[in-house]
Amino acid sequence: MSKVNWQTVKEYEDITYKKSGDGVARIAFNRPEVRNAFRPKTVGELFEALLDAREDTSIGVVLLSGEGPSPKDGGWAFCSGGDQNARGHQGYVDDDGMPRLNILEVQRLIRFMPKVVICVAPGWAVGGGHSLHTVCDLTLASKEHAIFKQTDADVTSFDGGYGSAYLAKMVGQKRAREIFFLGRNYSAQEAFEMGMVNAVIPHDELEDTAYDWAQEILAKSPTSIKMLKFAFNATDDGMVGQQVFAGEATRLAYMTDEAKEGRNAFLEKRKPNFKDIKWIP
Ligand code: S0N
Repeated sequence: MSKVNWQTVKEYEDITYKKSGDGVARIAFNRPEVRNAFRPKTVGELFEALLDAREDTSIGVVLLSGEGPSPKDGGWAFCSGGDQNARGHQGYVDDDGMPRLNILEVQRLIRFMPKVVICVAPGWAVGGGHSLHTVCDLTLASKEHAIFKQTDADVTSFDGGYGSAYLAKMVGQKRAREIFFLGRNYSAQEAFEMGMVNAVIPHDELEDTAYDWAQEILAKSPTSIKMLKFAFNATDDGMVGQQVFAGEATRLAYMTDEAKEGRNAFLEKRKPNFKDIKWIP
């Protein structure tokens, strides 16, 4: 029984989407019978919910998790990656017949969202599910059920972006290559020791602990959290990372008196007067 009074935002087929009413959004894969594998429909729903959480100014932290246990065998999963039944020759095919790799758009939405996204892994994080945990800002893992595994090289569906290259920044090159080249299972504790999990939590306490972490973050200055996230990202995201960070710097500059003077001078068809603005060292 959760201590949070979660309210459903919208009913979806492949995910659940709830808000706490005090700053936290919770989005979870809801295909436990296939270890929460995603098909394009799942990814479309996930993208829509993440976008809603991004646009909602009352939300500061998003918990990304997986529903469970499986009605078939009681197994738990965060996400087992792309649904291999939906995989065609050019991508993952859904009802509209279009082959897609739209999970990469979700990765970018998480990466560039000006809010903290916490992966809450109640079980398996595998393949594209492992990549999603990698791209989240923080990961909390079930002590009893979370297992981390990369099967990309088993199924010829490999993530050469954040899932591998960014993972290497996190755990080191040798470890990342081991994870991908050998495809072994790693317990929550092993993942913690490698530096890709922030905390190992007893399963029954996982959801409430994630909410508590979210509340700790929500007590901080939103602008600081946003700028810090984009600063952490910038070093690995090249010109796009610089663009995102710089965009927020521009927004801060808009809030100054000199920005008001620059805009007003243009609108009033006069030269701007910056002479009273101090050149602070
Ligand atoms: C998750 C595993 C390890 C769980 O093993 P376990 O506990 O023994 O359960 P199973 O009996 O194997 O599974 C239970 C039921 O769930 C089905 N199932 C599990 N995973 C999937 C899946 N991914 N797709 C479809 N069905 C799945 C099982 O078939 C079983 O069903 P029943 O009961 O009917 O037999 C184990 O299940 C496992 O290894 N799963 C496969 C993991 C995998 O290989 N995933 C795909 C890896 N690749 C990607 O995800 C790439 C995704 C992508 O879009 C991408 C593309 C380009 C660039 C980047 C990415 C990216 O995001 O990574």
